[in-house]
Amino acid sequence: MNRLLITGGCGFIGANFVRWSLANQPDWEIVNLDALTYAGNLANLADLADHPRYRFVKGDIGNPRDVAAAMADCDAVVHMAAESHVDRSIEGPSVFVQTNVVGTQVLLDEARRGGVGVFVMVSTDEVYGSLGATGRFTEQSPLQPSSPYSASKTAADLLALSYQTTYDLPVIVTRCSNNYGPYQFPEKLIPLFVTNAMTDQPLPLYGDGKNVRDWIHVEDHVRALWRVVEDGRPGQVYNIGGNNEQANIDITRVILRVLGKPESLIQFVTDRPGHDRRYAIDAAKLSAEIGWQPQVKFDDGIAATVAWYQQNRVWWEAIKSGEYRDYYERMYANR
Ligand code: NAD
Ligand code: TDX
Repeated sequence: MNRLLITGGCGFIGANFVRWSLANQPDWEIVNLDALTYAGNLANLADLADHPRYRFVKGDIGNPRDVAAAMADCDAVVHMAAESHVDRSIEGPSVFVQTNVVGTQVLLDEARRGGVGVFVMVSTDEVYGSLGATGRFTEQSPLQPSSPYSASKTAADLLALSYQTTYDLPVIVTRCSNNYGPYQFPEKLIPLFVTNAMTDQPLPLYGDGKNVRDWIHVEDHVRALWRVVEDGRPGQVYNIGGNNEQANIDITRVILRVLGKPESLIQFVTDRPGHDRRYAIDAAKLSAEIGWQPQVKFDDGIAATVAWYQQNRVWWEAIKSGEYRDYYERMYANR
C-alpha cells in the first residue's frame, strides 16, 4: 500500500480529489491535511470519514508540527491547500502570503526531511497573467501574475521548483485553468451565479462580461494530477487545460438557460481591479508525454454541475447563511 498526503482536501478540488482517489486508486491510502478555513468543509467528505484508506488531520500547512504529523510515511504529496479567491486577495493579501508562500515552504522542508518520492505543487494558469485576443499559455510563457493571489501562487510555484534544483527534491508543478464541478464554494463565478439564479438574485457580472476563461471539469483535473503523480518527470512543469474558452457573459447565459431563468437577472457591476482579460492553456506537453486528455464535454459537465447544486441545496444554503453574508455585503453592496 502506498500513502499520499493531500493538503487542502476539504476544499473544492481537494474533496473531488479525495473522492475520486478512494474510488479509483485502490493501492493508495489518502491522508488529508486541512485547516478548515472558511473554504474547507467537513461536509464535503462526511460520508467517507470512516473509510479504511482515508485519514483526516486537522492542521495548518504553516505549522511544522502539523505538517510532520500528517506527512509521516507518505510516498507522495499533492499540495493544493491555499487561499484561492482573487477578490479576497485584493481585499487582504496578508493571509495569501502566509498560506500560499510560507505554508508551501514549510511543506517543502518537511518533504525534504521525510524524503517523499514525489511532491506535486498544484499551481495555476494565473501565474502567466493575461493574454490578448490570440495565443495560448505554454510552460515557457513568461510569469506575469496580476493579483496578490496569483503573485503568491507564483512565489510558491517557483519556490517548489527551486527545491528541485537546489536540493534534488522530486518536485513537479502543474498549472491548471479554471475548474468547475460539484462542491465549489459559491464565491466563484459558476456556483455563485447558479445559486443566485436559483434564488432569483442578481448575477453580478464584472466589467463588460467579455473576460475569457478556459474551463475544465474538476474530475479531468483530478485525473491529470494522478497521471502526473504516477508518470510525471521530476523538475517539470505541466499545463492542464480544458481546451474550452468561454466568455463570462456566455457562461452566464448558459447557466440561465439550463435553469430556465430570465436574462434580466444579469447585472453589470464595477470591474475587478487588475482583472485578467483572457486565459487559454496549451496542454500539449501533458498530452504528448503522458497521454492525458480532458474527457468531460462542457455541455454535459455544466448541466451535471447545475443539477448537483439543485440536488444539494442544503449544502450551499448552509454556507450562504453564515459569515458568507458579510463577505457578500462587503464585496457586492453598492458595487
Ligand atoms: P478552495 O479554496 O476551495 O480550498 C482550499 C482548501 O485549503 C480549503 O479546504 C482550506 O480549508 C484549505 N486551507 C487553506 N489554508 C490552509 C492552511 N493554512 N493549512 C491547511 N489547509 C488550508 O480551493 P480550490 O478551488 O479547491 O483550489 C485548490 C488548489 O488548486 C489551490 O492551490 C488553487 O490555487 C489551485 N487551483 C484552483 C483552480 C480553480 O479553478 N479552483 C484552478 C487552478 C489551480
Ligand atoms: O461575481 C463575479 N462576477 C464575475 O464577473 C465573480 C466571482 C467572478 N466574475 C468573473 C471574474 C473572472 O473573469 O468571472 C471570472 C471567473 O472568476 P472566479 O470564479 O473568481 O475565478 P478566477 O479569478 O478566474 O480564478 C479561478 O481560476 C484560477 C480560481 O478562483 C483560482 O483559484 C484559480 O487559480
